[in-house]
Amino acid sequence: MPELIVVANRLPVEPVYVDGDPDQEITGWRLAPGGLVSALESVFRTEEAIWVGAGSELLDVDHGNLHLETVSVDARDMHDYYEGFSNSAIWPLYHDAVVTPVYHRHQFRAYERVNKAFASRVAEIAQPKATVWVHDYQLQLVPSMLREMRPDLSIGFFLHIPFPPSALFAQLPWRRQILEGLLGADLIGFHTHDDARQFVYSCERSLGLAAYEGTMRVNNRRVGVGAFPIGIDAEGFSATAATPHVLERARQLRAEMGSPTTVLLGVDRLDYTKGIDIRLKAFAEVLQDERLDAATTVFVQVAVPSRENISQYQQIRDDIEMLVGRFNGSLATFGATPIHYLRRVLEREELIALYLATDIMLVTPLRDGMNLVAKEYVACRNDDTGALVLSEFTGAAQELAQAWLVNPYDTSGVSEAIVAAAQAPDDERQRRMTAMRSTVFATTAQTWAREFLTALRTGIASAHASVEDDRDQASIPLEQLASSQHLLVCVDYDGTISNIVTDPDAARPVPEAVEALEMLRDVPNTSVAVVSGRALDNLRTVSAMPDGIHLVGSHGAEVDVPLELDPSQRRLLDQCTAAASELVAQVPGAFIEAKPGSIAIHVRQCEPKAGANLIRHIVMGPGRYPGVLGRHGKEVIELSVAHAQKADAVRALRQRFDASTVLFVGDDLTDESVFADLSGQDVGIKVGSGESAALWRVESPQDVALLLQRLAQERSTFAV
Ligand code: GDG
Repeated sequence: MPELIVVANRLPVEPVYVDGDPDQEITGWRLAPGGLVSALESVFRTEEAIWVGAGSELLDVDHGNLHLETVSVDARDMHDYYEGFSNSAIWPLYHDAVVTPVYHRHQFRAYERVNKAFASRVAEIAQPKATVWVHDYQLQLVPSMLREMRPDLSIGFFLHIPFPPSALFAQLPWRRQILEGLLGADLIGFHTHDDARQFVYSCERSLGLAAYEGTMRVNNRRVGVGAFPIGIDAEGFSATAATPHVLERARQLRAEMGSPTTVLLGVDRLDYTKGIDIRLKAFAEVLQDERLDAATTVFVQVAVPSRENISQYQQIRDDIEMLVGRFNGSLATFGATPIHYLRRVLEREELIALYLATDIMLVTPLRDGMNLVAKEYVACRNDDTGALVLSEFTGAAQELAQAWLVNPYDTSGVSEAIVAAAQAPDDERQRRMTAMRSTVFATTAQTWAREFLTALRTGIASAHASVEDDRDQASIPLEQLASSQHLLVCVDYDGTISNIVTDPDAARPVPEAVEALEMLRDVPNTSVAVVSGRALDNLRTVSAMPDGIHLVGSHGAEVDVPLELDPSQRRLLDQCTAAASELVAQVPGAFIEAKPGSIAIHVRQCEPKAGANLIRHIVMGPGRYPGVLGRHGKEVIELSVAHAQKADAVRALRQRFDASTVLFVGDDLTDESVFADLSGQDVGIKVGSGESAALWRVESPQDVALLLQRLAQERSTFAV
């Protein structure tokens, strides 16, 4: 295994004080097992690693196989790089500019110098062909600087904060340098697909690069771009939460608060992105309107001091403290203060006890890459109690869909969610918590680190392979699929396992593909489905799939059983059909295909200009009827009144089979909803050319058949 080097602005250490008292002198440093360390701990157990971070002295702190190396940075540069460019320009810009970013040239120059110092240090110490994993927004130039110095290294980059929409990113005066800096990596990871996509759009917009299969092509290299949502050490949190003294401390905390009926909690760095002010206002509103009782409800806000030298941070602290004072002033009674505000860092066990003492956790950032606090709270609730109110604008919201999701800009919405969470029946809270816990335990800090490093090392986009052939099937992680716990294999039909032919009713599947799907069907813990835009009945007839292979028709509206429209949908569909028939009658070659929940208007046999024109008229005519969804495909437009997407069906199948991993293969625009929905160990493969959110690509249905055969063989071997 090549050597691993982790590069981050900070070293994972904390000071040791005389008598453990933070007001006393620092006597040394010890390893602080925070998020990243626990993520990488399983990696460190089996391989040597070096962690490079800023620091002036050589810290003699080793942790098993982990060694520390420092990069020394001049104090002035440190200020301009850290408080300056990193936290006054990039941080606000990447968080949707919720405060105005400040751009100073001298600060960017310091950022360049510090990034250069980091790259040089790594270049100096890295063994040949080492794996280097660079972290976060302070070090975005390191990948390209390092590649120039050491082209032999395999370089990964992970961004812990969101990536902004391309129109916003475009305001950055050094947008080009930042993008080119990142593209020095072989693999760039983000928390969510949205972030990854925004990055790709920015590369298209600012560098004129064509995005290809979720992979950018840069100077004859391939750079993988993907979503790797970070998790936490769920077992660790859960185990601490189960210890008797932590449970006892939780009881004690509630008693110290005056044994309230309802306890709410917020835990954040004191940062303007975290929406602490919003939740204070929403909470106060709930008490003022007497929807919850001020005498028996307590809200605890832990605010960890952060970046206190930056004016916007001083401002948000003042704002929050003013609100706490104002609300407590008007709502408190003797012996009952509704808001408990703690501006300090708590010991880890105290924090966990607080999670346990809490009925409703409030996580309301205006924008957040992931938000680990939400996941920690869930991991600690071993008895499946408790409720989470979670901002839609966190990465965590994409995974924890069973939380009470809120728009943090809507104070009334947040208040309503607080009341709904407080008044929800126990079994509802439990149902939601159980589902969230299974997510938090399934994708942990450890799986995150392993997935990223595997993707980097197996060379989805290896620096060393200059790619002559874009249809590089070798990199598809077949072994990972073959060894997954429960595999769901979903393939589109037309153009994926059958060749496109002029008469849709003549489209037959490639026999080898059918054999492979049959073989996969027979492997334990493997489910197989054909997911098509065709009507279910028609798909069944045309594909003649063997029993046991699930069939999904009408783009996901028919999962194994035919769709039934309600009377109003039926009427709407009839209206669409009547209007479309009139238009189609005027264009030779055009025809309408009727499906249970939609009609498809095909123009592939028309003269191209007339076909395009017809589609425009359809879009502007029946396509605009309220309740109708228009969906473009290859030389076809479909108007549907039953709005399922293929992604919905795949999600439903994943849930039904409790699948741990999904393989989805498709060729059409309508398959993109599924590609965009994949995450973790899932694999999306696009057939043929054209932009796609899929990370892999093959050329033809024959390639798909070959691939399925290889997968079937490998998975049968694993199952033995
Ligand atoms: C960045 C991104 C992304 C908080 N108070 C105390 C305490 N904490 C710990 C929590 C949690 C961590 O700090 C905060 O993590 P978050 O994820 O919530 O937020 P950021 O610091 O902004 O982290 C974020 C993350 O990177 C990882 O990629 O999720 O989106 O902004 O672990 O427990 N810990 C202790 N006492 C406290 O008082 N011991």
